[in-house]
Amino acid sequence: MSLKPQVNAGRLLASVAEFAAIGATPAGGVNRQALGVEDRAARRLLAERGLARGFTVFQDDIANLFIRREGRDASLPSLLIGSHLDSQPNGGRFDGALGTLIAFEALEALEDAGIETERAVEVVAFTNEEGSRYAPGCMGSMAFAGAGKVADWEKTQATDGPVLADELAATLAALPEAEIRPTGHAVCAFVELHIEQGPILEREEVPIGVVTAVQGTKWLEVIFSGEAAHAGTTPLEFRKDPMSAAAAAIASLQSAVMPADPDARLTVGRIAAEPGSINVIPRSVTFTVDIRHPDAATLGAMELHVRRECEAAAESRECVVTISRRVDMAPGRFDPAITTAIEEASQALGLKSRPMVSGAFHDALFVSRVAPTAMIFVPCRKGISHNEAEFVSDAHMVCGAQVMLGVVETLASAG
Ligand code: HGY
Ligand code: MN
Ligand code: MN
Repeated sequence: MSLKPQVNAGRLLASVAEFAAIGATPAGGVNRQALGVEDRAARRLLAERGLARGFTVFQDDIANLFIRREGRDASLPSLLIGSHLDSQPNGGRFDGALGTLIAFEALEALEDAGIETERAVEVVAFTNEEGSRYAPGCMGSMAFAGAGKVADWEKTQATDGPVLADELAATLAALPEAEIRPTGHAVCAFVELHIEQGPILEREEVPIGVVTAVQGTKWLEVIFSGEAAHAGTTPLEFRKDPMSAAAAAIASLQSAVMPADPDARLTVGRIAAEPGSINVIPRSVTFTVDIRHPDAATLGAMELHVRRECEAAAESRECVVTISRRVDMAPGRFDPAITTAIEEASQALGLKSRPMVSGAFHDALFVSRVAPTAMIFVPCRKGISHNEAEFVSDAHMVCGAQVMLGVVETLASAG
């Protein structure tokens, strides 16, 4: 006779703390960038946990890591749950890791209670969700959904140097216990738990967000090219200064785009000048633009606006501008059957929930193209994320895990 599965709060919180120590940064965050040494250490820890519980561990050719607990009928497509283990360079210890570890806790709770589910349940840690070390983000879930493949990205150079193909090979080789299986196997549904990374749930004192959609994202790389010259001897009329063009374009975009539309997001996160010498007018200036919007047409118009502003700034300073699109993620909607399962699991636990759209992109955005998908959000303090100060309370972690377990019981027992 099987018991009702229960989340083991102590085990979950200890697990979150243990993974937070892998790539820990002095200010309480993590630096566990995709396919690096720390990412491999976290993958190994998760794989060893899975093997210790008698689960099957496997990877695909882009090193998405899967931990599988068998169900009654192996012919049925598995239920997939999980998130990512890679982080931003100065990221928080909950972004991605919490969703992955809460998914693993659901497997352990089923195992502890001796529950035999109808179908297998698999935990996934998708490769390179963040895209900070290697653009684009969501490489693993894109490959899983057939929206990209290793060959598209293998020559990409990391911000710290190594080529993706080499780091990917090292990551696959670091887990010989995990057999390699074909990428993109069939799953009946995917549920990802994640911190909200925004302030709404905390402000409304609601412990569970039922994510119904994800807004669209584009990443542009803008390169202004001018003429390197002496900082001291070159009068204004002789200058072709790409930094002046970049500053004008960024100032114009920052003062127009977000003030004009509360749903629009525009961020210049990285900028670099070449040769980068204090007394040389730069030869070139490169910066990134991250734009987001829930509406696809508006997002397209935002990209045109960025292009036009940059071209005007280049022309007025006798510079040349090239703009390349590094990421183009269309907005996505999640499956009502899965969001209903999350609402019902929350209700059964007496937990308030509210529907919401995700401002961040997630692996679930791509998996939703090939399987019914939805997300569970839990609050994070002041909505702070992509910041070492990222924080989630123990109570919110445990509530999220209980909802995930409830959803897993519903979806995994369905034939
Ligand atoms: O940028 C994003 O939306 C995700 O958190 N990587
Ligand atoms: Mn994330
Ligand atoms: Mn993130």
